[in-house]
Amino acid sequence: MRLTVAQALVRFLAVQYSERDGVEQRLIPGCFGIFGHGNVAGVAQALLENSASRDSQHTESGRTAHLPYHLARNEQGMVHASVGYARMRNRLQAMACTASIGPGSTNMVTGAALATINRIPVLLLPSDFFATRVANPVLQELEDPRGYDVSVNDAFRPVSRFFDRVDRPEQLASALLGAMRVLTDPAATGAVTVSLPQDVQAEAYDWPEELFSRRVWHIARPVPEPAALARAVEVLRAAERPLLVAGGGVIYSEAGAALRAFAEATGIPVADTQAGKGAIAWDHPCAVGGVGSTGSPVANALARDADVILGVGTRYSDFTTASRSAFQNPDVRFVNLNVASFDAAKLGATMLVADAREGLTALTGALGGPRNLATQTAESSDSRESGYRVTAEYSAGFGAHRDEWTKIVDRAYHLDHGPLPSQTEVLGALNELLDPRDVLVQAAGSLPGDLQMLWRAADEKAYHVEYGYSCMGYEIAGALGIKMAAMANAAAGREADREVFALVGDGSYLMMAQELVTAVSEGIKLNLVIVQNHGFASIGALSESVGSQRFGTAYRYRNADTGQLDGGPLPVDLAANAASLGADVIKVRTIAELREAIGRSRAATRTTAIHIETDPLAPVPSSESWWDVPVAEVAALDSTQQARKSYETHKASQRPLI
Ligand SMILES: Cc1ncc(C[n+]2csc(CCOP(=O)(O)OP(=O)(O)O)c2C)c(N)n1
Ligand SMILES: [Mg+2]
Repeated sequence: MRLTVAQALVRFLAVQYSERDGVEQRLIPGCFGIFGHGNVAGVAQALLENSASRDSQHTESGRTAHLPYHLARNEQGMVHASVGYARMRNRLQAMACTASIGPGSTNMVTGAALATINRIPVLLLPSDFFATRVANPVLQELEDPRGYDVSVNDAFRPVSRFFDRVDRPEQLASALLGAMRVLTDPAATGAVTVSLPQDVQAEAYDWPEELFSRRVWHIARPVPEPAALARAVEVLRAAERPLLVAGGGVIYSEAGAALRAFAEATGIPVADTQAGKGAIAWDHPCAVGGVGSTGSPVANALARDADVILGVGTRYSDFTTASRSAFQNPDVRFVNLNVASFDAAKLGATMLVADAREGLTALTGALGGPRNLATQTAESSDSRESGYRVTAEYSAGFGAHRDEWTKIVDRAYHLDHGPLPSQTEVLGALNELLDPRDVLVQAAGSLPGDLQMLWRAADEKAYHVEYGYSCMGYEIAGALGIKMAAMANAAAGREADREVFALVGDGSYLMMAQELVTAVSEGIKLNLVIVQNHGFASIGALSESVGSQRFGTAYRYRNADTGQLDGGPLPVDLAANAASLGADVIKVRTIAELREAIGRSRAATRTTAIHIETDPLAPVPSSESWWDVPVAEVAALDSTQQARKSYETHKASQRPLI
């Protein structure tokens, strides 16, 4: 079949499927893009032909499969949207992203890092300079005097889990097969990049028909090796004060029911990470809230004394381990259940390399059974008697602590702070008024910490905080992809549609609000809550904690007297900005008005933005934890010297080897 490389690429992508648990779906459900020279005559031409022919042309296997195209507004934004989509689909599907040569392509590098860090599949198709190099340097080409094959797209290599450049048509098939392999490998997945020189995209070649036959990629659920399971069980059986840490892997594996069954069978308390929140409902008797720097004091107290930590689907970021100060029991041991051996090996753990659902089910079975099969007689082998369970005293201890914490969260939700409301009250209003299935989206600023500590999540897909890369600007773009996935789920009858609420700080909004326009143009309804506090509440508080007095963290005019950015407030109107981009806007001043606006926004059919101003200095409960941010060892400022003393005290509690 004679086609250009780009036409072959599109035809191939449209017939790839993924399968897990017997359910098949398109692996690449669509393509985001922004055209320029580099892809306008290649991938764009192929997408045009694909869309024009979708109802008329037939291939041997039936109708030409359609690859829907979505015009984004910023290339970083379209990668965020793709990540939102794939995360919402539990990594069963990945969007493709096509970008023009040079800045269009390198704009995707940040998104690639975000995808790879969060272990979320996305297919990136940056454009590259001519493989023939005859016209070089082309517009937007970086020349490297050390070697003429170096391109800006090489910047994707360290942030991609797979990178290939198709310099010849003959290389396309193996590049694409490699790309699909990595996208669908739960242990290896992340950003997958296939760099496409612009001349090669337009070059014709005679392709074998079988390249375009329907192909199913089976997403594995590796089961634990019996010997590894026995080792894990031995450690867990000896545990007197165990704590389970549930990470994003639990959700991607759809292991929520297996997690609850494990917790109910063993009584082991379950703490969660940012990516794992929602894996267990906040009011489950075993749920103890977030663990780590921004976790709940309940989980953090358990972590402090635990003798065994069972990490499931977690990569143990510094926020989760409180920069390795969370686990203070001198004899603490780790058992890590993870599909990736890379993560399973962390903290010197007993490794249980397996799919989270399969691993948890196996652990529940093994711990529920008799302690030692060899010494059991038929009469004494009642598994309920000999199964592992934490003591009633242990359960009662964290249960009581949890009840106290629930009251503290209730108070934070209803602080009645003035004159401007507090952010915790905004969270309270949202938590109380959103449907438990509505998706809350956040990524950076003071909100992720407040959310991990205070948000009550009751559904596995309702809490979507991107905290692997914590990238300002993810919220609106990510929400776009999340809503697209929710709509696709509803259209396919997988589940009912969900409302999506992006909670956006003013800093984050100013970095990347443009995908609002994409949502408006596509008729995709988003809800936004813009939290205006005139700068960085997060970094302001952090700056103060390191003795730097919030230097450079407020959005203010430059003050002619001080020479600093500490003049009057700026005339920025983000509500007007959102309206100018096509959203309906509701400006509120009080929590009562906010509550009313949330109802209106939920009920609306158009993208709606609620704008509220909050007090960046309002109090937030303490996680009773720590995060390692080095403080200047020598300083003229007294505030810095004091902060250094406190830093050194905390630093002494760090256990770098576990
Ligand atoms: C792209 C990017 N740049 C810088 C940072 C560092 N950073 C983290 S939070 C933050 C401020 C966020 O401000 P805003 O969105 O207004 O949230 P607030 O802190 O006020 O809650 C900055 C600059 C980041 N996380 N991402
Ligand atoms: Mg702010």
